[in-house]
Amino acid sequence: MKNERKNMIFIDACFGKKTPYTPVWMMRQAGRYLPEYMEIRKKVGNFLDMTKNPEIAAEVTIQPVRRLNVDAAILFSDILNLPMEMGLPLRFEKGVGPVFEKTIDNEEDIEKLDSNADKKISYVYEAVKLIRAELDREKALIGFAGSPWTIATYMVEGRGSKQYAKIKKIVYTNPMMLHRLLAFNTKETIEYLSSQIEAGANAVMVFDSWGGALERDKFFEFSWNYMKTIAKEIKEKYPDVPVILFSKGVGLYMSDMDGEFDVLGVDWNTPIDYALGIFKDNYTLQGNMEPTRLYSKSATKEAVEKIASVMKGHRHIFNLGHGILPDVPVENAKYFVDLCKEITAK
Ligand code: 1CP
Repeated sequence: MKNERKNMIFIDACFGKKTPYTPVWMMRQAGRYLPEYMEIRKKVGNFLDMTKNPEIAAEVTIQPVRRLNVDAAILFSDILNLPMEMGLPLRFEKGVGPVFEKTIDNEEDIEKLDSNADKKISYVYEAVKLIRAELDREKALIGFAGSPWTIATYMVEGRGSKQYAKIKKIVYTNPMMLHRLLAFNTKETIEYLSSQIEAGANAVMVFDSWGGALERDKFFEFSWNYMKTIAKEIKEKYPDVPVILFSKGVGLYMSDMDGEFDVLGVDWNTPIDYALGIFKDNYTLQGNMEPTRLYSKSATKEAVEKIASVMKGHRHIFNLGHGILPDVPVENAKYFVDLCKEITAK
């Protein structure tokens, strides 16, 4: 059963193999735009409780596959569950988003972090097992984690931030402390992703949503290098499991990006022809429709046609260039998925 990946179009596309059409899924595809998600969300009440309940997490993971027939499911969880299990109590505040009650302020705080986080988070592995048992054999299950840098921004700032002043002060005044935190996050993340794979995840993705907060040299030093380490170690242990890296807001740094991974997520600010010009077919490119185009079918069609024509004959997985928004009509999401497949069918 483990990592059985017969006829998974998504996995073939990750490795650059020929596929009958270009596979498609959407970042944040399990969520508020789906009425069936909202029904469960209302019943449970609390988002974190949903992520901690394997049956519910499994059900919500599979919902978008049933509804939209996407080629991959992404585990329903959050990048912040892992730092929460490191010993930082987390809550989601309405209108604010995630809030950590305790933050990382000094070396002692790093010392206190729980290196058993990857074991305490076993409810995620239970969910992965349930999903893999229920999901169609042809559909891939993507496990994921936040990048060491992106989760560090929340651990230090305590919440989402506009300026990242607190963590960037550390970048320039106490880089060694930050490297210690990032090394800790990296080690835990490798264990976490490995356990997701052992439980049945067919691919893994690292989300670096706040990589773009850093100037170029600092991005490579504090974010990309750690993502590369994660990819390298996962590929060494699990060569058959594709690794997807996604950094947001770093299109202009792409010419310096390399590493042992399979798929690079392209955000919507980066023209995909620009990314293709840099990477050629060394990696599969995943993306990158502007997510708000989903409000309009004609705007969706225009972008899908353009992306499909640029990527024709090249390694590609269709996706949005960031997460789907909560008030997008489901019908338009379905239109996007169907159109991507139809237009690229060989
Ligand atoms: O129902 C709700 O109100 C909760 C909304 C929600 C959901 C559905 C949050 C809160 N997280 C999630 C799930 C989630 N988060 C997934 C599940 C799988 C899927 O894609 O369907 C994934 C992959 C994430 C990853 C995530 N969480 C990222 C990285 C990707 C990205 O969007 O940039 C980040 C930055 C987070 C933190 C987070 N969690 C939730 C919110 C609102 C935020 C962002 C807060 C901020 O802007 O700082």
